[in-house]
Amino acid sequence: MKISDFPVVDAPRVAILMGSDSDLEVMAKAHKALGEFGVPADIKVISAHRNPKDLEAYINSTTAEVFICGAGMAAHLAGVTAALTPKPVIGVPCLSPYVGGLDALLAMAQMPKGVPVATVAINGSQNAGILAAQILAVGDDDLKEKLVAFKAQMAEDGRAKNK
Ligand code: RP5
Repeated sequence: MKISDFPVVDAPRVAILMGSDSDLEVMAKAHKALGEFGVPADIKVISAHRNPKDLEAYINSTTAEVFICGAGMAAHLAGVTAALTPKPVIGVPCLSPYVGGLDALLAMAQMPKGVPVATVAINGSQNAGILAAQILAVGDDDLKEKLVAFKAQMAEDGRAKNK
């Protein structure tokens, strides 16, 4: 799987950023979740450490209304993004081989006051996509209807497991 496998989007509503292409397999699930709700999303590798100037330029130029940032280890991507924009930022701590993903989880969840990052579970990028859709649905009735249908189907699937 490569970034070039994903279509280029003219006016993304969500930006899915990740620190490395080694995060792509996890972060692709956010892209898939948003696609299921018809939300156009950009997906890019831009490291807060290796490409800080590119990150700032991207944040200042994108049409995206919500950011989803996935990174592992010393995971500063979501926090730096939150420092640079007033738009909502969702953090996905990506599992690293060393300390079970706790490094990234704490780096994203333990943000200082004034700079929130809505942190989902370790490798929880599907939920990040759903949460981004829910944020956008506050001002989008069509999207809200899709989310209501999604939750109703999920409840039905749960009931069906008892049959
Ligand atoms: C972080 O370091 C990335 O988000 C990735 O999860 C981790 C390892 O990156 P690579 O060395 O695989 O590029 O910046």
